[in-house]
Amino acid sequence: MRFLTAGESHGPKLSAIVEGFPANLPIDKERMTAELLKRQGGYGRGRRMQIEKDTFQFGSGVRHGKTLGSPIMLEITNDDFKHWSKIMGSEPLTAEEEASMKRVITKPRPGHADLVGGMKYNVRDLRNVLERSSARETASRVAVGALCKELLHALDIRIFSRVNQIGEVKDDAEYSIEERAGRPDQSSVRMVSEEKTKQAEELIDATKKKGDSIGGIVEVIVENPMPGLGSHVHYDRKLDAKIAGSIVSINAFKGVEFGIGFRAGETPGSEVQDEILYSEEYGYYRRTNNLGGFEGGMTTGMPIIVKAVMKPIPTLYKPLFSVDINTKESFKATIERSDACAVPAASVVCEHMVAIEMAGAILDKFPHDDFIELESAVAQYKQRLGEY
Ligand code: EPS
Repeated sequence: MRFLTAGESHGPKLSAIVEGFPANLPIDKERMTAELLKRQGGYGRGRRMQIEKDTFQFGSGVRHGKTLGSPIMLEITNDDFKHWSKIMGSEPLTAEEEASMKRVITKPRPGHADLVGGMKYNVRDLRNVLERSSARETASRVAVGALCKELLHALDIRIFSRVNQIGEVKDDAEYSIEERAGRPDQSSVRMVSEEKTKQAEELIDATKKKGDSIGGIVEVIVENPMPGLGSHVHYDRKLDAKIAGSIVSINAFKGVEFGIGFRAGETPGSEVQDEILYSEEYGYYRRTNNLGGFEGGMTTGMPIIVKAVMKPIPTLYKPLFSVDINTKESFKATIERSDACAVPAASVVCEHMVAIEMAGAILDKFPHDDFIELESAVAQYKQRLGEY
């Protein structure tokens, strides 16, 4: 399976094409739309999210509620484009229009792609860079991930996410899997605890008031993955590596951990490795899950537990020093609108990037022209594992 996304933040639409998906997979479009709406939510989002209502259309690949096996096109309209049609239109401008063009961006924002992107692509209106580097693009990825979640759902693999930390507010008690799966959807910041939700909201309010932004840590859990997805035989087939790469590809993500993650650096080996046990009922399983569901780049069958850190959004109301690319003069950057905190939305994006990698690993391992064929190959594989 492979996919591409296209689209600028204030352009007419965002789109994605997914190729290599099996035929005959039932699709619940409403369930997919709910995922997109989840990404738009979260305390701390700016005014843009009041303009957009991210629904999507299938442009191809799905007929009568089932996939065809052909490329699947997913399209999301940018409602904000109507306010930007001149600035973001594809038609050439007249010399007069060009001279009177407002909103030419020559002041790169620290922490964004603006300056390096402008230098590399040789453009002097930095809008040509920031339109694509904007986190708006993650809406297309969530659409692709939601499609992948349809495949995981049909194979009885569950995936969910939550926010563990925003700034210094940590929601890090030992919650059950059920609490971690259900409660975040009820919280404005996708946390499990109501008390921590309130504290995080207060922190976001205070941060916003100061014109600042705040980051945090998110967690994704995959429940019931079959063992043996990914492979130990080659670096680029290791599934944990692919997941890590996918997560760091999300705007503002700076690090990834599996299981106990960085704590493994300070813990003796005998306390880190997960001891192997066997029972008639479950087959092989691990006493603990410190390694977060991976050994040798392959799923062990234990839940996959991934944590990731997001830096504070670099679009700040609080001015930071930068340099104008025309005048070379130092200035203090100011902006029109921004999210003070997008960690809750980013947890949804992370979940969907993990879903994409999981679906990719399943489609790599099993025949997948036809979903029915794939399903029976998975059942046979599980039976073979049961006899191992
Ligand atoms: C973003 C700035 C804001 C965010 C945007 C990311 O958009 P705007 O510049 O239109 O006000 O709301 O996020 C999204 C549009 C989204 O869908 O996540 C930025 O500078 O990256």
